[in-house]
Amino acid sequence: MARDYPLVDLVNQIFSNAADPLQGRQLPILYSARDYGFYSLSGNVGSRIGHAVGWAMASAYSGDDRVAIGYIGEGTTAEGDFHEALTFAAVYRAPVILCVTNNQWAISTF
Ligand SMILES: Cc1ncc(C[n+]2csc(CCOP(=O)(O)OP(=O)(O)O)c2C)c(N)n1
Ligand SMILES: [Mg+2]
Repeated sequence: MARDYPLVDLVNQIFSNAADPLQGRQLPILYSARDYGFYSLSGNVGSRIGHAVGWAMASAYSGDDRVAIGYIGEGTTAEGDFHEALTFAAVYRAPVILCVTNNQWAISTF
């Protein structure tokens, strides 16, 4: 929404209807919008956080000034993917922001 993605397209993806931009290939709310620089979400928590770092590394390697941002919850910091992403981001000084939202819950576990 912040990047002016059309709300109708967004809702069509949620309903996986005939006008779904992803043509039913992804679960509801797991958006992807290449034209808006929005990389796909994943149902497997944390699996995209390393991709954000890799995207940032590739961006720096190709000489542009773009920055990647990846979002996860605090429960997902228990995943190995998170620690691998931190290691690569630190070692390669990737232009990436890794945002962890701490809501004190991972499904039903406080
Ligand atoms: C790899 C993987 N393991 C387990 C799950 C099941 N799962 C779905 S949401 C969730 C908890 C996520 O908690 P948190 O990262 O804190 O995110 P929040 O929903 O609180 O924003 C888990 C364990 C999953 N989707 N993927
Ligand atoms: Mg949480």
